[in-house]
Amino acid sequence: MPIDATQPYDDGNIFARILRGELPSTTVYDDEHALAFHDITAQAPVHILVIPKGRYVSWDDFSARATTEEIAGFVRAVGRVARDLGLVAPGYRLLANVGSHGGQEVPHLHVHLFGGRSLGPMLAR
Ligand code: DGP
Repeated sequence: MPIDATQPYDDGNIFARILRGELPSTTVYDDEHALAFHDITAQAPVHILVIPKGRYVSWDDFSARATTEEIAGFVRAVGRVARDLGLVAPGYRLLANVGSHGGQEVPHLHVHLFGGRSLGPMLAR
């Protein structure tokens, strides 16, 4: 069920629980600012979710409230994960769904990182 991106942060959301270690995830990267793990319903040969460590509902919330250090750390982590997975030369796709029209279902900012094959058109027509 898509969320309202203007809602307050919910500490019970799935990704908050993964960050607290209450739920398992297959971690591929972890640092001060970001955690990256495999999406449970992979839609490409490589489908990773990269999330900030802070309590941010969406890209909108993060871009408005996060510190410059958090933003830099998160953006660098996304790029680092793609490099570490060898995706730069063949190429990859980043996606951040925001709110209802974006199809966002988990109310903690996450960037989808897709790769491993040619990904075709950007949106289904
Ligand atoms: P979005 O629609 O952008 O909010 O995408 C949410 C993604 O989160 C979706 O691709 C499935 C993934 N997901 C949902 N629950 C879990 C979980 O418990 N573990 C992992 N690894 N991924 C999850």
